[in-house]
Amino acid sequence: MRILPLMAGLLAALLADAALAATVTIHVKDAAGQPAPGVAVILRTAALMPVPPALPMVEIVQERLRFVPAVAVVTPGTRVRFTNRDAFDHHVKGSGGATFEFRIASATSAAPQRPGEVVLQGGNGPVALGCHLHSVMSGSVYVSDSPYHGVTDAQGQVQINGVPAGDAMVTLWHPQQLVELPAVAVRVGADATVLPVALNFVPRRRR
Ligand SMILES: [Cu+2]
Repeated sequence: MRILPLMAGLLAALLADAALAATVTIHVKDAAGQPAPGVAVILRTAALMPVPPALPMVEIVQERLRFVPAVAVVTPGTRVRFTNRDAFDHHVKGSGGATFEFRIASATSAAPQRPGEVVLQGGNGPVALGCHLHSVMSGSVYVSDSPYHGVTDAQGQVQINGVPAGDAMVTLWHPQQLVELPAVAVRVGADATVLPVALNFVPRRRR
């Protein structure tokens, strides 16, 4: 058996794939046609996807009774740090895809501040965040099994880089959705691909 030419062929195929890696820009609107910010966007390729590495630590701040950002996407194994910037204590409770909780002293506390940290393992899906002390506080961390992901900005857009050309499915997730949103098929070209998609509801504005 001639292994070497086979290896060379595989390598060439891999390099060709890498060369075809493209940028996909997704524009998300709500059911009323307005840009939808804070939507988690996960793109899965039909071809075998690499296992995504853990991200560098992601920080979620508790500020003015809000989690900032309200929606984050991480990959399994990513360490998430919660930091309290308010002048009063907060609490973090994670539920759904992961379960954890801790209290975080105020930023003005005399005691040295200890941020809460958790490493999110495991499968695909959202972890809901809340605070026992302030029921108005809510946030989400979506754990993505795909390396191709993002969160829409204030214009309802997100750009995902390094996506191999070929067929893919795009899944949207919004914390206020009541049912899973149907995935949207996209053919990723060698050049930039733009995909307009819409939520099937109108999210309430974040206070
Ligand atoms: Cu709180």
